[in-house]
Amino acid sequence: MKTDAAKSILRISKPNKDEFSKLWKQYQPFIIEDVATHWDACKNWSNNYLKEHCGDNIIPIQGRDKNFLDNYKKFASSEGFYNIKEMRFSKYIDYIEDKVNGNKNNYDLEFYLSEGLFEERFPEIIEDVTYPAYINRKPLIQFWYGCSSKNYTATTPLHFDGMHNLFVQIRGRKKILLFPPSNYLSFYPPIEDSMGYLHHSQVLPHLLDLELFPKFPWQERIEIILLPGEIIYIPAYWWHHVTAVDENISLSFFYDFKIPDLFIQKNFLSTVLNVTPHYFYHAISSKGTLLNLLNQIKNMFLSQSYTENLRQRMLNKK
Ligand SMILES: O=C(O)CCC(=O)C(=O)O
Repeated sequence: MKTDAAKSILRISKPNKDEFSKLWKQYQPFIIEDVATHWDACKNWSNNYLKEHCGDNIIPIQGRDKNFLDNYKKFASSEGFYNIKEMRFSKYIDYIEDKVNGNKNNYDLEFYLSEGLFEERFPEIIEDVTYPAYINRKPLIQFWYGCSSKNYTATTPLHFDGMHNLFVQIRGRKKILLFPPSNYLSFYPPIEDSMGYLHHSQVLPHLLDLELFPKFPWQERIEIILLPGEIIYIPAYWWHHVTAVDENISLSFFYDFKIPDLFIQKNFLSTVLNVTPHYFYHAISSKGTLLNLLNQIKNMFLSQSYTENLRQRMLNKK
């Protein structure tokens, strides 16, 4: 099987709303250049600036076992692979700087700021960001800040989100592997695990393993390096795996999808129809999660906002 050639991705410079909308309907990822490049965030967010403006803020940090990457199954399983700690932002920046400079620290965990709600946790620097005006809905904005993956923390395992995502690279580079949402089960979600995260895959997509994962669509891989100032549109239900190449900061703008999107975006409806029965099956066969499923359906289809729900969950998570 030929797996070395990754597929390519469309790049577009400063699209207007109509141009964006045309591409969006294709239900394919694409990169937007020359928009975020002009944000103050891209120009100003040095560690000193961040410390000065919001260093005292308390932020939630993922604490990860030092060898969490060795056990691929943990990513998707109910065991989870991290717990949340609260920390002063300036202390976290010191942690990052120590990692970058190769200094030892006294922590027995690795950290990744991946649960940071931007507007709620960093109100002092909101003005440095010009919200993209392409999708006319209120976004949930997630702030990601971590080391390069050679320092072992900033990797996000293969998963999809049930939301549109405009993912903006502010500082450093990120490597993103994308897979179109074909047959759900060929992504090996933890369907047998009653508490497993069904939008996660058990596959490490950068390590070809045909024996364990013969049905995985290895050859469908799109691989990109996202540079500072670039935005990638990741459609809802597209699988993605993200690794930090350098110490880096990114923002995800997540938007709810609405029922009409299912009919406007090519193949979106068939994707959701392919996934949903497995969620049903999982809920029915695993005690205790039916209520979660009903909540999920309510959020997805009965107009209550999925992003609002996620916002509340992230705010309550400790
Ligand atoms: O930057 C990351 O580590 C992960 C980003 C991601 O998965 C997302 O925005 O959905």
